[in-house]
Amino acid sequence: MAVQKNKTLGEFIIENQSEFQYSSGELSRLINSIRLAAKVVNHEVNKAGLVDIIGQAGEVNVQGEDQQKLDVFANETFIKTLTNREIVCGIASEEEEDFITIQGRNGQNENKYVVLIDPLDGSSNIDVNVSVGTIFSIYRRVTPAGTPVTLEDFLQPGKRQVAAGYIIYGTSTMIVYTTGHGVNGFTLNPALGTYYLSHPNMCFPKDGKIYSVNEGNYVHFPQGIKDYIKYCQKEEDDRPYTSRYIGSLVSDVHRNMIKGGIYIYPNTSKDPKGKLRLLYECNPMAFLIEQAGGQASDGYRRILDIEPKTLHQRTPFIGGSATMVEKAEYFMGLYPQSEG
Ligand code: AHM
Ligand code: MG
Repeated sequence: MAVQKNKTLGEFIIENQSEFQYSSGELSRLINSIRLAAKVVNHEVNKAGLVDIIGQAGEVNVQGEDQQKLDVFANETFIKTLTNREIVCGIASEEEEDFITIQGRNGQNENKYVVLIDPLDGSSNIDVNVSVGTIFSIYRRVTPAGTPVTLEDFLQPGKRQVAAGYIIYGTSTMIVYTTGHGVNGFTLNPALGTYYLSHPNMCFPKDGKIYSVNEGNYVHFPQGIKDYIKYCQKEEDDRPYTSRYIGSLVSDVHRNMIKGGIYIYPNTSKDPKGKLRLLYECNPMAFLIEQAGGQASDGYRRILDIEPKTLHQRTPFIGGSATMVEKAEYFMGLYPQSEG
């Protein structure tokens, strides 16, 4: 795929529409809606530092409007945008216990796609002005079009995703997404409200020197991960590696994709299934990582092969530069897999 710089996201979506297997413009419209909702969320996230001036969540601000917590705001913004435009037939969100069925105005919704979303991941970072992100995952429904969606439409293994991406609300705001033809990143020009193709064809370096893990939990980690961390810290060859952990999945993976590195959130003795959610955190990140030439694993198997059982299922997650993930899997493989 030939990509050129200074192209806007809108132009890119239209030009690449024919790449989709069942192209009807529906997926393009869906990505377009996510792009619009992301602008609204971005505007709100950028005001977060003014909270002492305009009021805390739950208070009424000077305009007489209720202040909302940003994760609630992001959730409502994405759901409203996708629902009002009748672009999808169902949505699952980290913020909602059950999936949402979108009936359509006349009760007939012929749309093919479901979206799974983490509207504002890492939101505890907002209070300290550290980057947060939105993560989304898109599937074709498996039940017939025109009928209400069922859980089956959402519980699909990650390898069936048709598109996935994240928005990073960082020093600049970016949308990074894939439709299974590589990964492209677009940076928002806030003055114009336009996203420009700034990172065409993003690729994980095959190997890297950054490891990202919450080492405070070290004593609770499986022995394979402890061994891998010791390997990263050993003075040998090009090691010790550098440790970088923001505690914001999108930001940690984004940095590692650009610089080369590995992100790890293992199962622990406290959280035997890990912390991260399979369907709207790990699967979309794993799809992006693989499309960028990296690997994503739960320590023993490919994330995208896991058959989900529940909407909010958790999984251990190891993702990043291929050589590093293979090494971590090697250490995990030295010990039997604990029952999670
Ligand atoms: P959240 O969905 O509650 O925001 O949690 C997910 C976040 C990830 O972005 C981040 O990588 C991880 O939790 C950090 O967890 P910890 O503070 O345990 O290291
Ligand atoms: Mg989250």
